[in-house]
Amino acid sequence: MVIINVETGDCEVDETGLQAARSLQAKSPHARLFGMRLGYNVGVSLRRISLMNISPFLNKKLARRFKGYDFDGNGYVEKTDFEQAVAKMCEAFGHGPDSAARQRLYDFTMQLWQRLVTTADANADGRISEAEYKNAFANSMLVTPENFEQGYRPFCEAVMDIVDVDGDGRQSLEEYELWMHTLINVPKADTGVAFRLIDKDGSGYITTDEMVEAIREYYFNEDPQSIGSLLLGPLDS
Ligand SMILES: [Ca+2]
Ligand SMILES: [Ca+2]
Ligand SMILES: [Ca+2]
Repeated sequence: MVIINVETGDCEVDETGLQAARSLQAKSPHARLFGMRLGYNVGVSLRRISLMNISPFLNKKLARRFKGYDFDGNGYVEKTDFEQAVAKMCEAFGHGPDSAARQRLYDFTMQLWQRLVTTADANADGRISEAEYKNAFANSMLVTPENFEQGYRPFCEAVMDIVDVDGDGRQSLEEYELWMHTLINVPKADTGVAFRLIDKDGSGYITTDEMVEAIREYYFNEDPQSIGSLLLGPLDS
């Protein structure tokens, strides 16, 4: 179904139309909504239209994020990319398969994968292309300012549980470098500058709050001077 807000032209597509209607109504509670059952291709082209609303800056950030997800670098994000990334990171921090913290991170990561594959995999081939990822983001099907906190704070806490070896609730530069490199494939040389930007209070350590704020800025701050330009390494020009 495609659901259209007849006043604003805003539209969203999903299988039953329920989620799309709820999401449009959340944006404008008194919206007059119009629903249509559509062939799949129409749905896809509507998604393409809204992709044009992505700024060049956000487009670069999403491309960089996609690379971080694509652990084996084959151009598609698959379940195995997530499994391998979590295993690599956890092994680097000495968390074997029996670790409860590893299991928790794995569970969050699988939730993220499920969300990706159920919302973004437009051609239903079980893997996510870069275009599919960007389309889904552009359609607010993945992360939005409204659901950000709920989705990312538990994830950042699960990461912290593994990397914060001495349990003081903060990460050192070395810990940060190691997990960004193993989980998201960010070269160690690119992490130092980002670390200092994330460490807003200049304590020399990163807290979960600081990490959550940095990721929020990555997705939603359009200022080229913001952390988004550096968090995952320099953006391709
Ligand atoms: Ca891959
Ligand atoms: Ca796909
Ligand atoms: Ca700090």
